[in-house]
Amino acid sequence: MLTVWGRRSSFNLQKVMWLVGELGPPHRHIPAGGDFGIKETPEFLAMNPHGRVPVIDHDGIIVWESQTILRYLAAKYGRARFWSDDPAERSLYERWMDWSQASLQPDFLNGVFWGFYRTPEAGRNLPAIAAKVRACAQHFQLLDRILADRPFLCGDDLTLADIPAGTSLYRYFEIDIERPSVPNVEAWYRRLQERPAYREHVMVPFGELYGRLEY
Ligand SMILES: N[C@@H](CCC(=O)N[C@@H](CS)C(=O)NCC(=O)O)C(=O)O
Repeated sequence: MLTVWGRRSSFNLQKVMWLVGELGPPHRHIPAGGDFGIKETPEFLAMNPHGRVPVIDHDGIIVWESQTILRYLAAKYGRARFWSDDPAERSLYERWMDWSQASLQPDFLNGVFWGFYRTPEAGRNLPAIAAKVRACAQHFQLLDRILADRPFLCGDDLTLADIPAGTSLYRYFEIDIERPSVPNVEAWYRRLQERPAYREHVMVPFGELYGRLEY
């Protein structure tokens, strides 16, 4: 049995639940973090000493860190579609996962989403936000060039490459910021929205996070 902890408004939980939705293993989801608490309990900290979500328990195997969880689930449940034992082939999607976490996520999620959307207006650092909005424009323009000749980041099919970066799209296109014209990214976003797992787990209204910095 697979158990997943995390609040549905958590970006990192969304990546995991999207993949769970694509793979379809029997599972239960336990809301945790934010107003749900739980992550401060000794039981939770024994699973993840960092006290962050998401965390999974798969038949007694505990895994934390969303991208590690994605790799774990892909290897366990998705070998045909989402995993390869060939390091060269795996590197094709792993580089996009790592780029997303190392470059896109800091600029978009931390810089823009936290800096702008989650920070109460009076506390916003406008020049810093503007710089991050510009950095995001460059990231999405780069993705736009990549997606010019393919429907998904690694080719014809959805892979792990699409999951971390694709999870950013809902918030990127929903919040009130300046965006460049990125028609290929928009087409990719429309393709992702055709997937029930994306609609259910990523397109989760996030108004509860507006102006809130406490979690
Ligand atoms: N690098 C970690 C980050 C985990 C993280 O910061 N999770 C956030 C939610 S996205 C969290 O636990 N926030 C506290 C809370 O929700 O109460 C991962 O990718 O799993």
